[in-house]
Order: sequence, then structure tokens, then C-alpha cells
Amino acid sequence: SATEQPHRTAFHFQPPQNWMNDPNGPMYYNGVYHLFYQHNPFGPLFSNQIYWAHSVSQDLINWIPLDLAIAPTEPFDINSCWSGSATILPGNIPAILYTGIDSENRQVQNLAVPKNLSDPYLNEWVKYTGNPVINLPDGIQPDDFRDPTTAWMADDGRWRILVGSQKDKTGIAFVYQSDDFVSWSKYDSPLLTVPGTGIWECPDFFPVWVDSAKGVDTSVMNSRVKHVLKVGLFDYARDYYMIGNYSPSKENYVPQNELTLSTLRYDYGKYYASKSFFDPVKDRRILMAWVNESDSEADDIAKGWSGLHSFPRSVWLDQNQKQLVQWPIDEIEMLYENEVSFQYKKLEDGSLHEIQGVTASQADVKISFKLANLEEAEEMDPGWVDPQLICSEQDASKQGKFGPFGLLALASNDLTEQTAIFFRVFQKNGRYVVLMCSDQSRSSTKNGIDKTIYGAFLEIDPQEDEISLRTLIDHSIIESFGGGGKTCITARVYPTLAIGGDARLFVFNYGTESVVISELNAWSVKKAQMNVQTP
Ligand code: DQQ
Repeated sequence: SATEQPHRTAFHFQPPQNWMNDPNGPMYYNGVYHLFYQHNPFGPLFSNQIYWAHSVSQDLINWIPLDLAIAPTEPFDINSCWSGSATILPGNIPAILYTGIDSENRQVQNLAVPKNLSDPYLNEWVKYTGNPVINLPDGIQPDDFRDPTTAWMADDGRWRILVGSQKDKTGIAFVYQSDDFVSWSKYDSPLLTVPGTGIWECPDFFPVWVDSAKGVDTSVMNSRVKHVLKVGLFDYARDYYMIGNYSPSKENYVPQNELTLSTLRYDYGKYYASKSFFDPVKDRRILMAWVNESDSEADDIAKGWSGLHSFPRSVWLDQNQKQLVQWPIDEIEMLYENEVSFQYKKLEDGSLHEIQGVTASQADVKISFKLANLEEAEEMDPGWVDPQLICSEQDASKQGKFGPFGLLALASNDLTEQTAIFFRVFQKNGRYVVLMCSDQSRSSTKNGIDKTIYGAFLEIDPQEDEISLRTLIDHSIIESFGGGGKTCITARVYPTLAIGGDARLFVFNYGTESVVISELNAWSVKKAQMNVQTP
């Protein structure tokens, strides 16, 4: 029940019980959305027997659980069925490529297809008898070769995929090509390698329009698209991306930004092993990711489960063509009730204003902050370069001039528990710098939880634009979107007091300069049908 399980979620994807990690093979096929995921069906911790579990949905909100789709049963996957992707082949035939851990503990790539294409849910999947379709390349360690992408096809009619790898700590995205999806050969030069980054997990490679927020199907290539390469850095459990130009004739990819630890990430909190797919129904690209627990293994055993997926986001290229923008899919509105809204509210120094009338443990909140007299903003200390570090040192309790101002989510009556999502504005070299933070340090009275504070810069000009925040709150997950989705921060929290109907929600300003909320809208978010068998 909700009192025994205060940290289970209402509208985030999770299995009824046990361990879940990466989203796998998301796709839309014949009127149905499919989502597979890495699953240990026997317990709440990761194991050496990982399966592909399978759910389907009509709306990406309510999910129906199906039987396990791919199990570790064959010599080519007997030690686990790890991550992979789906591709819709000509003739409207879906195919899955996934990583198997074989009987000798080598990572190999395998093919599976639906048993019966006229089954509307594609319940059963059959493995190709000639598996593996791709063997471990020479010179690569047996546990360094995994996570095939969705395939794309170039003008020459050949399929391409990427497989993540490393050699001597140089991260590698290998390219494989095929005419028939069965026989694959490695292209001589990888799509990209970056020294010192360690193994690249769950690569994702897709086009985005340079001039539209719509999605682009994975094989589309023309002068109106750029290509995004996302790689998961295992050593840091973070998803980084590059934007660049791709030419398939020589598998040439030229990223316009470098991959370094301080460059572009999908999300500056907990968010890993993400995967995107093109949704032809609404002409958009949808992104989902694994958001792991921040509590202990003992807690997970007590709960009987571990792992969430982020709420699905649309993803597109920002107008400045320098970064991506992400936004929760509109389908969340199906779950809205009890809208609360107001306009123009001035928050003086020290303001704390409760947002009443929504269920604070299950909510979607949108706020726009307007700042005047920006010339009063503090000069930024030249030594402050790492945004996460600034947020940790200048946490929500530290008074500044512009900021901290923002939202207190999952707050208890006496505020001993609270998660603060907030902004600060500084001046630096005649420009303004906007910092966005998610402060989990007071999120729970419980010990033994990772309460790391997250932070990132938000690339907006506060002279031109209001500072907007959208936050999805769902019991133990808080997903925040700054500047209309230019900076995203996801956090896991485990309140003990601010649970269910006892949780409260506030806007606050602890800076000496006042800020104005030009508009606030908040909704309670109802519970979705989440992997429960409906009668
Ligand atoms: N999870 C899978 C791997 C992948 C990793 C194993 C990323 O295929 O590299 O469960 O979280």
C-alpha cells in the first residue's frame, strides 16, 4: 500500500516489483508503443541473469505488462541479455538487436524478431538461430562490446548500427554495416573515439531538424538535419551528447562540440542509459532513461524493487543549434486534475509561499520568474567554474542577491524535509550567468542515502527571457526543466515525513533582491495504470 511503499511512483514507468535498469528497444508499431527494459525478474538487485521484460501502451502513460520477451537461454546469451534497440525493417517488420553475454562471458550482438506479426502486442520473440550476428572484434576485451543502436539506412541501401566499446580507456563507437540485417561487417574506422573517457554504453545516434522541434526518423539525411551522438560514460554514469554533421559515404562524423566531462549532458542529475525513438504518430523524437535508486541495497531489498524510468520527453535541437531541448510529453495532461494558477506575485526577500490545492507528492508545476534591476546581481567569483560545486557550496540555505529562488518540493510540515530546485543569477564579464540547482541535502531525515546536490548553467539571457522552471514531482523522483527544457536535472529522494498527503509544496525566495512570479500553474497528477494487470 501507499503507506508501506511511500516511494513507489504514480506516473513513472516501473515494474510491479524487482530490479529494472535500462530502457530497451522502444518503438511504435502498428498502433502500439512498445517498451522493453533490463530486468531481474527474481529480485530487487542487479544479477548475472538479466532478461528483457516487455510492456505495451496506447498513450505512453498507461502500460500493460507482458511476458518476458528475451531470456538468457542460449549459448550466445546464457549469461544475460543486455541492452539493445529496435528497428522497423522494410515490409514493416520489427527487429531487435541486443547484447548477449555468451557461455564464455564474451559480449556479442544478437538478433530477435517477433514470432507472430499479426499478434497486436508482439508477445513472443524468436532469436535468430545463426546468432550471434556480430562477434567480439579482435583486440577488444570480452566485456567491452555492447549496446547496439537502432539501425539507419543511407542512400546506398546499407544498414548501419553503432556498438559501444573501449580500448585502453579510449571510448569507441564502432560502426557495423549490413545489406540484410543478418550479416554485419565492421567498418574500418569507428564513428568516433575519445581518449580517456572509458567504455561507451548505450550509444544513440539520430538526426534532428535544424529548424523545427519535430522529430526526424532515424534514416533521414539531408541538409536540414544535424546528427546527435549520445554516449553513456560508464565511469561516471552520465549521458553526454554531441551535435554534429554526419556523412555516411565514409562514416564521417564531425561533432561541433567536444566530449569532455564538463560538456553537454541530457540531464545534470541522475539519468543514464537513455534511448530515443521516432514516434510517427505525433512526429516527434521521444527520449527515456534509467533513473537508479539513491538509497542502499538493504533499502531496495526491503522495498522489493529498484529503478525507475524518467517520464518520456520530446527532444529537439534548440534554435541556437548548440544544444538540445527536452520537454515532458503532452500526454501527461491526461492525468491532470485540480489546476491551481495565479499571475503576478512578488516574492520579497525571505518569502515562502505555499502552493495549496494540488497533491504535492504527485504534481506538475510550471513557474515563470521575472527579474528587475539585474544590474544588482552579484559578481561571480572567477574561481566558480563547476556549476555543481557552486550549487553544493551555495546550497538552498545560503542567501544571495538574485537567488536562491525557486521551488521547495516534497516538504514536510516543519520543513525539516525539503528538496529545493532553485536559481541564482550572477554577473560575469558584463554578461549574466544563470545557475540552476537541485538540492537534495535536506530531502530526507533518513541516513544512508546519496543526497548529492546537482547543478548546471542555464544558457538564457535573463534580460531577454523570464526564468522558467517546470518540475514533475512523483513521490521519490523529481524531474526539473529549466528555461523551457534547456537544462534538465533529475533527482531521487526518500522523504519519511513529506509522504503522500503530508507532503507540501512552496515557492520561495531567499535572495535579498525580490523576484516576481509572472505566472504559476500547478496540477495534481493522477495515478497511471502502471504495469498492473487490469481486470
Ligand atoms: N546496462 C546493460 C548494459 C549497458 C548498461 C546491462 C548500461 O548493456 O551497457 O544491464 O546501464
